[in-house]
Amino acid sequence: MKYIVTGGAGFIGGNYMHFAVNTYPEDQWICLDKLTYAGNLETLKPLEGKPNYHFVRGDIADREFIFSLFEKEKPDFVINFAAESHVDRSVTDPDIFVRTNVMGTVTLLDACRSFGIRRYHQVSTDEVYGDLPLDRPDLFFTEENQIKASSPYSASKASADLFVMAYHRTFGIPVTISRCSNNYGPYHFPEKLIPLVISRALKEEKIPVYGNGANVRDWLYVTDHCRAIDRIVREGRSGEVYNIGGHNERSNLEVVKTILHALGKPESLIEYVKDRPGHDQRYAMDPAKIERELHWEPEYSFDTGIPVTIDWYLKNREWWEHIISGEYQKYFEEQYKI
Ligand code: NAD
Ligand code: TDX
Repeated sequence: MKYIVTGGAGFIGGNYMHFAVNTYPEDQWICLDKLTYAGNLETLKPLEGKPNYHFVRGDIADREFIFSLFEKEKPDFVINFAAESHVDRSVTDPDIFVRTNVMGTVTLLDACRSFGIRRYHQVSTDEVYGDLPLDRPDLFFTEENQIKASSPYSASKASADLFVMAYHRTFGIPVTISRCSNNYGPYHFPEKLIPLVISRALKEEKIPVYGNGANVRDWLYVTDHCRAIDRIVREGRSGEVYNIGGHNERSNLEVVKTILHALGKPESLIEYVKDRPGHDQRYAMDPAKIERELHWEPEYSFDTGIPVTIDWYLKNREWWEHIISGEYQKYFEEQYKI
């Protein structure tokens, strides 16, 4: 079978490429990535030279390019990770989120419609459900929850999900959608909370915490997400949405303090900064459907995944030190002014 994996030079897509190319040597794995600021070929270096892998640089929203790639490769499966993924960037520059996340998805669906596909899989997010109140720990997102996005990022992801389902219903394209909670682990770009805290704490730099740090996220180790997507693509029912999560809710302040303690750094590094506009209060997934139907369960809890992640950042300083120089430094100064 031949797979096109979009966004495979990013955080989750990169981890997925490692998992898939090594687990399924009989399948062909094509990584398609535009290599935006978030894409990094260093992440894919260990796969170079493998006979069942190759990399193609391109934009999922470039119709001419996508159609010629599909004509040439005739993929059996498409797994779409490619996206603009950072909420803060969507607040300052929403346009690119519409282009990549919405138009890019529609372009891939059109190519699937023209050339045929066994399964199109859309990698979506818990953020499409909006947020839950902090004082209702009994509430969780199920697949039946209303789509209710808060940020330009989540609005673009929700819009993409609606197109995926519309193409399934209208044109009969076999599709699945996964909606996962916050990921963490190796190759995570240091603009996101956990790698930002690890990389800055190691340099004894201030750690910016939005608002009072009470917002809650539900954390999943990235390889557990990859295994869940694999299960859905191979065994999930077409036309279905599957939530992915492992019941690992933590407030942002708990996350930051856990990492500081693990690294032996003082809590005085924490600096409370202006809150994110429209900041979602709490995300919490109910993964009962994927557990029941596909017998997936996570291998890591937050307490076992965090030390493994910290260890990776300690052993792979070159990977992230390279990223946080140059362009990223400018972004950081404009975003935080600290
Ligand atoms: P990321 O920002 O680390 O990687 C995105 C990748 O997509 C990069 O390699 C980038 O170069 C590529 N890309 C961007 N625009 C492109 C375009 N127009 N054409 C081709 N490639 C393009 O993102 P991530 O955190 O790995 O997230 C991957 C997917 O998972 C996204 O769809 C995101 O919405 C979803 N998701 C992420 C999380 C999370 O916690 N990070 C949780 C749930 C869902
Ligand atoms: O400097 C920071 N300080 C801070 O307090 C940053 C970058 C974040 N935060 C807070 C905001 C959030 O409440 O930490 C929490 C996590 O923030 P992010 O790492 O930016 O993730 P989040 O906004 O929750 O979105 C992530 O999970 C869902 C991914 O980036 C999305 O792509 C995914 O869909």
